[in-house]
Amino acid sequence: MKNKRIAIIGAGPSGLAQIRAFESAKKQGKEIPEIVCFEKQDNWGGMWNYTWRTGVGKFGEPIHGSMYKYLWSNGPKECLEFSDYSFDEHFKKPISSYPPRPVLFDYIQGRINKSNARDYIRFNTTLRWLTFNEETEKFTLFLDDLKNNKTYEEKFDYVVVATGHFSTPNMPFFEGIDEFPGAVMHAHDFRGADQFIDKDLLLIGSSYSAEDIGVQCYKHGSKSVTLSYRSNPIGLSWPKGIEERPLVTHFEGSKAFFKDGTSKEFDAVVMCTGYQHKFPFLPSYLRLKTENNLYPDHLYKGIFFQTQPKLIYLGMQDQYYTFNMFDAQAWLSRDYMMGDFKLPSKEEQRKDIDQWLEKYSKVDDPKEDVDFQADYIKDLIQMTDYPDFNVEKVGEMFKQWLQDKEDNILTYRDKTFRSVLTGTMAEEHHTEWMDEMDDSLERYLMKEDKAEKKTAVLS
Ligand code: FAD
Ligand code: NA7
Repeated sequence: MKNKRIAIIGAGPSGLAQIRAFESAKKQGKEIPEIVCFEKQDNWGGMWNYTWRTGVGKFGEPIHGSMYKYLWSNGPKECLEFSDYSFDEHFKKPISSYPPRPVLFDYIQGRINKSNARDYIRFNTTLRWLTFNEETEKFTLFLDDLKNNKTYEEKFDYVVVATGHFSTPNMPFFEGIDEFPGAVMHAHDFRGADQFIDKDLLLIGSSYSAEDIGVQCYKHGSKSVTLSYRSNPIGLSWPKGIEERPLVTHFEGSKAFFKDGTSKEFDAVVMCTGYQHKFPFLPSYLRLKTENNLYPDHLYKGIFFQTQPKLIYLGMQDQYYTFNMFDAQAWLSRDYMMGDFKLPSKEEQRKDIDQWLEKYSKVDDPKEDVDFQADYIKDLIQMTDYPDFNVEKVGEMFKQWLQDKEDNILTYRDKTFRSVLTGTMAEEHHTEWMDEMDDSLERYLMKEDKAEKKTAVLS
């Protein structure tokens, strides 16, 4: 075991889950393999590690981050709680159900700060390419030490790809957009509503990014927000100032024309048109090629690459469940790498994948999506020793969340939920979400009386 070497690519929630899984085995007295995690940024946290930068970073690497200022959790925190590290353990007091990004970033770090996880990670290091040698059964990784501008190679027995899939924009073309006089960007480059105050904003897309960026811009004072859908509208009862229209057909100057024959002038366009699964460091025969969905094909148990299971992908599914799903995946992948979980024959793997795909083909609304992902997680957990949690109950919370959004998209983040781990009921945040313009950790954790004073000063 000691001689085995494991490479983890990316130190976001998925990569950190993999480190945590090995640490948990170590705590139980097991001998663990040598682990090296490569992270191209200078800190961990993946998406949750906010950057103001867009385009390329200081070393010329494509910017990974797609998160923006004033981003609050888009689902109840009780649905993503690590089952081996509760919010109570971290914050020592109840907090609200929809914390802002810096608070969740703090929580993610809390679990690993206590360990020596940093020692496993080589920051500012990008994986450029890898090859697999069938005879030696080893991967050779070609790495780029960005700080020292130095490339080098290292050999590993297993590679865990935890590089996320909400980073490389899917950027469609619409006739006339190349002449549009205002700002045109992808959601990946959106860094907050500030520049869109008093502007007429067009968002193309009808999923999470369109919904959340649209509502944030409305909250922070955009003049109007128009969401343009390709397949289906989001279909909520929007407040005055947000509307949905069918897909843009073309642009003429700053005017957009829509499929229903209407048109409107805009100051800016944000493409909320999703992301590509992109693995430029993998040869095509090892690349996962998939759309953003709940069960990408060719991954046994959603993680083991079927033609080469020593290559493991974490977190590649579209996500209702997030951190706890990455954990369950990472625990099972650890068991496999440590020899405690054996893969069945290729045929049986294929049969299992096909069964999941068949089940998935029958899913056709968000509530069924939740049930499907819950079943997937239960399947993972019964194969490993990730601390069990009430997956069903979390599923019910997701369904309530869907209902809350339908009832009122502006107030759903004021709702509270009960932790399935600790039984703790979340507290109401001291300020209603629509009135809360400050997303800092300091303000969030402020006592109610102090927070009231600050609101009074602001108003
Ligand atoms: P990531 O967080 O994307 O981390 C991948 C890591 O891999 C990064 O640190 C990156 O730098 C590194 N990396 C990439 N390529 C290389 C390379 N070649 N070499 C070395 N390192 C590399 N989830 C929620 O639960 N709640 C939310 O409210 C929520 N909001 C979201 C809002 C936005 C705008 C986006 C984009 C996502 C949101 N998510 C949310 C989902 C989010 O993606 C997951 O919570 C989580 O960050 C996924 O973790 P990950 O580790 O799989 O990927
Ligand atoms: P999603 O959830 O993958 O959604 C992508 C959206 O973009 C979806 O509504 C698509 O419409 C739409 N899309 C894709 N291509 C086009 C074109 N060519 N024209 C018009 N519309 C298009 O991505 P998100 O960014 O919303 O969410 C990703 C994550 O970020 C999520 O986990 C959040 O937590 C934050 P479709 O319905 O396919 O017709």
